[in-house]
Amino acid sequence: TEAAKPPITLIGVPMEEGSGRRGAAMGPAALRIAGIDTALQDLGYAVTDNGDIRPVPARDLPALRNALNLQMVGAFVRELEAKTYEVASKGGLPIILGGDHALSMGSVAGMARHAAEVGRPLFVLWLDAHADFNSPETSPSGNMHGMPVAHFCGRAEFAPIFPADRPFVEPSHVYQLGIRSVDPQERELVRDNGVNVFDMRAIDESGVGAIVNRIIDNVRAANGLLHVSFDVDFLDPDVAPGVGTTVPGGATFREAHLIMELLCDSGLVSSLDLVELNPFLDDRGKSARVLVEMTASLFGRRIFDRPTRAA
Ligand code: 5AB
Ligand code: MN
Ligand code: MN
Ligand code: MN
Repeated sequence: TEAAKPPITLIGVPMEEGSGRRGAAMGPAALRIAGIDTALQDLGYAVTDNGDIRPVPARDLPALRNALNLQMVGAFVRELEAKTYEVASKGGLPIILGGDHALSMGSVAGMARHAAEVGRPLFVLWLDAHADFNSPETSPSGNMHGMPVAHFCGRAEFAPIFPADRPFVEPSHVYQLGIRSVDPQERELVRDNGVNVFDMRAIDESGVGAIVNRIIDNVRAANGLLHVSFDVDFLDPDVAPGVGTTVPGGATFREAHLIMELLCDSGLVSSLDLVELNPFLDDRGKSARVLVEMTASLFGRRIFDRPTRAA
């Protein structure tokens, strides 16, 4: 039986100010050119494109040396939080077209607000080479795309981007997959806060199938919502070169594809970030196309429909 198909809203976030280099602001355009809307429509979804968020710099936030471009990042993520919350609370499924990974401070916060309202816990599947658990105190770069997980878990001190009564995500509800580049202090923080980390070794030893099925079981047992945050650098640079922070030894196309298929079968995915795509560094649209391919698999595209087996 097929699960009901929620209406999908695409939200473009042309933000690169969190990443310390130029190019990621072109990510939403590249994903649209690669056909993300028609790929989803072909699968039977009603798709609305919200267009791109246009930020007005948040002058109430301070300029900080170790949280670079906070006024610009804050402006984007405030708008994104509101939009994500609005889409989800109306029964829609938001897909965020990034933009650098600092945007997850907004998308995850918006989903956390929605989840709290419907009385379900929010889980986050973080597909990334990096843990993104720095704070302004620990960041080696000051780039805010290395801080979103700490921020939405309430563990990073920033000037107040969101009102103080907004819910945080429980670190033990965060599952990180593909991790292979973590800063020394960040490593301690991730461990001390109880984030679930499956690094590349874990993938090599158990396979992504076993790991993802366990995560799905946990989310289902808790009646949770599952937000998926897909950083392009989760993939091996050979698969997806269009990203500023390539790290060798990443996930293969087939591993990522299997993750998407298992998540699709679970029916638990409530929202998706596609982040860190840098079309300026890409190879003739290759990485944008891979992301669209992954998204289509996450929402039901199949090469062969598997026969249903009797229990
Ligand atoms: B990405 C680094 N840990 O904090 C830092 O691509 C890299 O969103 C962060 O995962 C990478 O600057 C951020 C060295
Ligand atoms: Mn990231
Ligand atoms: Mn990364
Ligand atoms: Mn990156």
